[in-house]
Amino acid sequence: MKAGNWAMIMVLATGLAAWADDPIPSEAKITHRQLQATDQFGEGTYDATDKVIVEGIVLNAPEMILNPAPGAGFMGGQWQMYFQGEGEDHAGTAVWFGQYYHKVTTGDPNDSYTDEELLAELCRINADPNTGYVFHPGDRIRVTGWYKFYGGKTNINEKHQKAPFFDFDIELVKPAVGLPQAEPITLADLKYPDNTFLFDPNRDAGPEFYQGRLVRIENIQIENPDNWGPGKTVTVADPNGRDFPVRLGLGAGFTRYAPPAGPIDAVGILDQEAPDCDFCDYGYRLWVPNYDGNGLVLTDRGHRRGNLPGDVNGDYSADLLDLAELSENWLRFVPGLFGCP
Ligand SMILES: [Ca+2]
Ligand SMILES: [Ca+2]
Ligand SMILES: [Ca+2]
Repeated sequence: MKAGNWAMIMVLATGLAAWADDPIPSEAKITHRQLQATDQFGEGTYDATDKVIVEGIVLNAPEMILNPAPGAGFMGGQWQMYFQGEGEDHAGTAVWFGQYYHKVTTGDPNDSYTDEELLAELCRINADPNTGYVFHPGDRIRVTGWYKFYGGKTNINEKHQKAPFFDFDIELVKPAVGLPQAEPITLADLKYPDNTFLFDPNRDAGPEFYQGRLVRIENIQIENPDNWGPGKTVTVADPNGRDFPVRLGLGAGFTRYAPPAGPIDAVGILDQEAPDCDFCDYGYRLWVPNYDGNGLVLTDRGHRRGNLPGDVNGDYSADLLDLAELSENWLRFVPGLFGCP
């Protein structure tokens, strides 16, 4: 065994932070709750190691919430996978990657992932390195990586560095254990009666308690159905004057189906996005990756009836509507999943 490997084991065994000039980053296996801990202002406090090792259940298909296509928008191709802790580990974490973040940090347009490098990196992080298995919602995974607090939550990411030294690594622990049951809550669990966000810096109540986890917000109604569409944000409200933003994912259901009209429940990931926050007690939202048109619950149940191959839109008939949708998407492919070595 090489000396470097022994040094790594020593760091792992003792949990000591590496010296500043030590090229070997320190790392420790911690819980989501430890990684997401905050101070009284909602700022992340974890700093015991350079890298962290965290386990949990995958909650979303990355391409269902952010567009991985090379050059897409200001940040280029993006990728984000949430995974949540199990048992006592009541918290969850986002793993994030953006093609151009390096450019944004350094101002150097050449200092970011090329399209080819982006596709290679997406292929690498979408699949288990040991088996080639493509990660899906409901898999138990282990993520080893650097981390950075941003906008109210501590993300595992590359610290905006392109060098492979800053890669995060995702391994499969157990495939298809199943999605965790979405915790049923109401807007009264997230907001005070005056419609401001509930905030508990101990993260035992309110949006902080549910951040990064799968929840089911019950008895709400979409206030502004005109905003319906992939990547858009609608406002939902309860009968008592509380409202809450719901970011719609990029799932095809937001194009294929009309918004549900009546009182509904919504199943999604409780997220926080409060860029540059000093007091990070705002910016909470629900992120729903897809909708299957069922009319009563804003979610994609992922287990359809019908068993009719070619029924693209799931209306139990294979006909011209399906062909139209197929033609619209003819020869498109999903970057990071298609054409991988
Ligand atoms: Ca937070
Ligand atoms: Ca990388
Ligand atoms: Ca059909």
